Amino acid sequence: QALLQALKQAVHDEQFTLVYQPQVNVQTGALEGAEALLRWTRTDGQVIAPATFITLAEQSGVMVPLGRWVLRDACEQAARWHRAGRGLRVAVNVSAVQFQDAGFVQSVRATLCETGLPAALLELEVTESLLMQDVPRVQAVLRELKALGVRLAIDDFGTGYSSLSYLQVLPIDTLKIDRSFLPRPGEEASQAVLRAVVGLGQALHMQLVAEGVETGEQRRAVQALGCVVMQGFHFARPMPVTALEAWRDAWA
Ligand code: G
Ligand code: G
Ligand code: MN
Ligand code: NA
Repeated sequence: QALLQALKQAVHDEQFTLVYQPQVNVQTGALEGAEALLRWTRTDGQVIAPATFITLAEQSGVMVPLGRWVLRDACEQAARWHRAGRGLRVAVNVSAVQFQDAGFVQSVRATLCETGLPAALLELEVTESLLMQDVPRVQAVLRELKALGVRLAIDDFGTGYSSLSYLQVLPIDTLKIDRSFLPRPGEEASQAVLRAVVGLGQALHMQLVAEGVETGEQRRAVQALGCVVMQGFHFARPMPVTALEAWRDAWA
């Protein structure tokens, strides 16, 4: 409960920042975009990762205002990059609680409008498990979002048991392949599942992003299957804005 109090105070005091992790196309060398990831810096300087507070935020009603702040801050940043002639697509994680909030689509529309960010430079990441709840409503919300012109991604793909026939009718642009499917030394069997997931994305004409690529070996294995956009520590860690800008200038 002490954590919840601190979290509520943190939302009030804006003790949050976003860090950005590059998504690179290893075939063309292009920087495809960056995922915004939330960090909480407590007043004592301790940095807390979202894994320890997102669930609490979701259970306590804090996630909707916090998620709005994340969207706003990421769009403001992406709009600055855009105005500077260095447009970079930004991916923002959307919690199921946020997605189910009746004001969500309107908040996305208003944020785009107020920040001046072209909708095509925003990608919203939703989880596969969210897509399987209340199917007609989810489908309607996704269509409204798509009509705004934003891109839609399924995060942690492959972990949520989605119905394949259902996937086919959703307006999804990107599948982010969960890092649990990456090959690890001594686990040759996992390669078959990775191949199947990549094949599925290709069959559905979705962009594929391999997440959590940590080694050159994993990079080669993923690329060999035809998935060329990657995100992971092998390329770059999530970074504050200034570090991301320096990284981008060095990468280009
Ligand atoms: O950045 P890190 O690897 O610690 O993130 C851990 C988890 O927290 C990931 O599942 C990530 O999707 C989630 N996460 C990070 N930032 C956000 C955010 O802004 N909103 C939501 N809903 N989840 C986030
Ligand atoms: O669930 P989501 O994909 O949003 O989570 C992204 C999380 O994955 C972030 O917390 C980020 O820090 C983490 N991450 C990014 N790249 C790597 C990686 O190469 N290895 C591992 N273990 N985690 C990563
Ligand atoms: Mn994500
Ligand atoms: Na993910």
